[in-house]
Amino acid sequence: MKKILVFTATYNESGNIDRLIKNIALFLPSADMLVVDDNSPDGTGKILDTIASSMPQLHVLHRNKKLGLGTAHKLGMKYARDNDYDVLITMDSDFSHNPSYLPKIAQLMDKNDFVTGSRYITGGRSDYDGYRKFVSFSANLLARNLLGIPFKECTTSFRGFSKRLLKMMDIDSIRSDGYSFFFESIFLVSRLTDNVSEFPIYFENRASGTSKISRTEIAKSCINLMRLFADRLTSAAGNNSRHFIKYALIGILNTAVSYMTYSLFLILGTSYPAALILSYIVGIVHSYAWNRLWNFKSISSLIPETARFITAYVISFFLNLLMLRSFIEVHGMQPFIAQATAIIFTVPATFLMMRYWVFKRPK
Ligand SMILES: Nc1nc2c(ncn2[C@@H]2O[C@H](COP(=O)(O)OP(=O)(O)OP(=O)(O)O)[C@@H](O)[C@H]2O)c(=O)[nH]1
Ligand SMILES: [Mg+2]
Repeated sequence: MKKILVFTATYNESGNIDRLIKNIALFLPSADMLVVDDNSPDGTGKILDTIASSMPQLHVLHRNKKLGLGTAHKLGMKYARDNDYDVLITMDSDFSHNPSYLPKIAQLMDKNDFVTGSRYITGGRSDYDGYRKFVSFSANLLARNLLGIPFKECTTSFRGFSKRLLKMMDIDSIRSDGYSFFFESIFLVSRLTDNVSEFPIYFENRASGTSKISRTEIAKSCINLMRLFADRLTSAAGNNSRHFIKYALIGILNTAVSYMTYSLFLILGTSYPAALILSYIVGIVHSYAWNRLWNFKSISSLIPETARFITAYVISFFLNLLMLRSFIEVHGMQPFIAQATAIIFTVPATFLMMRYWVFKRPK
């Protein structure tokens, strides 16, 4: 049987915590639980200690002051990883995340590295309205689009993580200590695995107590979102320049290989046009193989990818021809200068087609 840990963080949840622990035990009787409490002034920590004294599967960690939801979740993730749990399920402790979904998450974790409850897919909904609905909706929209996260829901903590994923994640690399932890962590997850799933949830208003999310926290989350977006742009630029250098090197090698093939065919007595066509074909195959295997380390199926590659090549050939003609005939350039100028445009354009359309890279 799988070893499951259910994690939640508490700050002033005395009206919810007892019922929550009982519900978790009801819906997932074999699971262990971990609660991180930040010295809640309302005595949540003491309630937890009392329950834990007669419930060996409940573990409580006390921190001496409110240190933020993100750092509490990081502790939970490390605890699950270091104690060799097969699955970690995280949730809020105020009944916005209904414990009746727990068996469903446990079942989804049979096939996934990561799952998240979602208010924003078909079947999902939320009790939020007015300002809170607006904040939640905009946060998800921005996080999803600025960070390229392939989930409709990026900000809720009702999630499942596999042991494999927790081992792959550099948990300390997540810098957010507050609510932005949720989109920062899902951003990291989306770069590590495709084996993910979203399931619809009804996100209810908290059962008792008050919200802990402040305006300062929202402002900090916006700053963190911009920081992650900037990281994304710079790392994409870094990756792109690496791919571009390799692409250019392959291009130079390709010119040499095509020229040698062309000469070889001529030596073997092939006619000029046939030697030209054959060397062109050898060039295409050669360039495709290097780009697929060395540059982009692609994982796409061979046939559609080859079709895309040839299409990109043909587009680039005609683009080059069009520019050459217009530079020579309209602008009166010398043929050599015209070709050199055309290359300045066609090489980057072809590279972008290869990078974002032809080749699909593994995570
Ligand atoms: N340990 C710890 N738990 C926290 C902290 N901040 C929030 N929590 C807990 O994190 C969960 C989410 O916080 P909420 O206040 O419910 O945030 P929210 O769901 O955005 O707001 P509401 O919808 O109003 O409940 C709850 O279980 C809180 O008790 C913190 O600094 N430390
Ligand atoms: Mg809540």
